[in-house]
Amino acid sequence: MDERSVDFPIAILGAGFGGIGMGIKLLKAGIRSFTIFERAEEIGGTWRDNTYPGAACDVPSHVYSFSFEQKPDWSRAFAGSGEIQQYLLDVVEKWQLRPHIRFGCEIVDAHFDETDGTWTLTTADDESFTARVVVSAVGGLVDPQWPDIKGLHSFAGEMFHTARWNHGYDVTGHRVAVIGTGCSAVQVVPSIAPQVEKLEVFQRTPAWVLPKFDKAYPERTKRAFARFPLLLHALRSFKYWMSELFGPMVFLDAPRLSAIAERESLRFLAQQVKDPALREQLTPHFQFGGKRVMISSDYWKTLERGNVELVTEPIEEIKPLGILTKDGRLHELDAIILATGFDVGLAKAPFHVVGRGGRVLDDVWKDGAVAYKGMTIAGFPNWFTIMGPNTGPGHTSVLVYSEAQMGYALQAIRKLQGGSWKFVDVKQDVQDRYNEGIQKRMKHMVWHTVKSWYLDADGGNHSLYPGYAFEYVWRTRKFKPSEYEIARF
Ligand code: N01
Repeated sequence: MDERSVDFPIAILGAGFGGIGMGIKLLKAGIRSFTIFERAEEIGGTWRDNTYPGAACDVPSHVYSFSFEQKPDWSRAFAGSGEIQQYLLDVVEKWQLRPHIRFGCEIVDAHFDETDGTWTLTTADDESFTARVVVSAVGGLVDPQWPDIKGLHSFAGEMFHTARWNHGYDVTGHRVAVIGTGCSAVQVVPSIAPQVEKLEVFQRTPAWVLPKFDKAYPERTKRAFARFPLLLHALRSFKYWMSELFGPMVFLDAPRLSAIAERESLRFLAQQVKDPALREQLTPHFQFGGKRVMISSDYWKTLERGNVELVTEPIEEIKPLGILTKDGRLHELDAIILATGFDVGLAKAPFHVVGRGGRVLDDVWKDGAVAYKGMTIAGFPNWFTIMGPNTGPGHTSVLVYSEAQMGYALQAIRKLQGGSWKFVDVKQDVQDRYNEGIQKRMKHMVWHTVKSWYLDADGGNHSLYPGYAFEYVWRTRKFKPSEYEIARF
């Protein structure tokens, strides 16, 4: 154990990919004085919670896993949620992280004390902890978004959200509705369609879909990956660089580039759906990449099944017996599945956070969340965020960004551990200049062209990174003390 770490408590918030990765980074650096606070009773975050039928990653598994914990035996190119959760459980086991985790412990308040450079964290049960450094890895897509539909709770049948699937309810032989046609819906719809008596899919906005080049890996390939790690790394690099290569098609506001992808998607639609009227209903009317592109080889064609109906008539109200659409039709149902996304937390304070001079994070961020490189916030010293403002990817694995953030936080922690530094606080002008640059670039991104969860209510984008992942990694490779105000003991 690093002796300097004994009096240097570090709090990591959340035991999903971000918190687990940060814990491993610290252990690898010989730092053991950290606690991971997790409000649930198990690790895994998104992959613990999203267990709906068909839940899987739409980013290749070899890229959607830690670069420092490669798994040679992914069963397929795009692993299901159960396998990803198992991967995380295995990693936690291997690194013996469990003793560091406090389960059922929800932090609801954090206060910074300038005199001794510590954060005081308070839990929902009113327990207090102090930490010299906080790494917030609470995730951005966690809490289900319940739609604001009149009469929602009057429904007499079964109703649940994709992110809180009710495994006690069997959809077999029932009349089921799915509200929403985002990434979660495109996975759940093909999975339950063969089981249910009737499936009605309520679409508000048709979205772009591309085929998923998924396949199971043969045993001999997995053995080869285990035996020759270089092969595994080569595959990972290939998949990662391919996502970067096609990135501009997904994130740039470049209509000619978008048109190439749109043509491909429309060609795919024509292959999948024979009925021209249905094709018309499914044809998107916004620029490719504006919303997250959906990856599925069976969603569109499922909508042509005899027992499936795409409903594009707007929802008027939910009644005890089903969904009433604006045309006056009552769709009688046994169950309603809400695939309506998340209350996005990428660009807001996770809870009541009070920094230097009593400033409250929610107030500081009232006009939009900003941070330096998405990680540090002026006035909130020794606080690092994994997946903070403007760090989400539209085109590749989120873990590429998170790992860069973990490395950056680790460098700062090492400096702070040195003994004489009380805290580091990013300089306001450094943070402002960085964010001016981000917002200037944002004008050239496609995301402003259509409403989506990427945008704040006022249309500002404080969630995604406007550029390549490799460039973000390059920009965050070094913690530079000159960019920070440094307080010493
Ligand atoms: O949610 P969404 P999601 N009435 O917000 C509709 C990640 N993810 O859970 O488009 C009717 O994308 C809404 O309609 P519209 C990924 O980052 C990753 O699917 O706003 N409809 C939309 O169709 C993704 O982007 C994986 O008009 C209503 C849908 O609900 C993010 O999670 C898998 C409505 C919500 O779509 C969120 O995806 C799954 C209403 N009142 C998810 N309110 C991976 O594989 C909302 N909608 C990694």
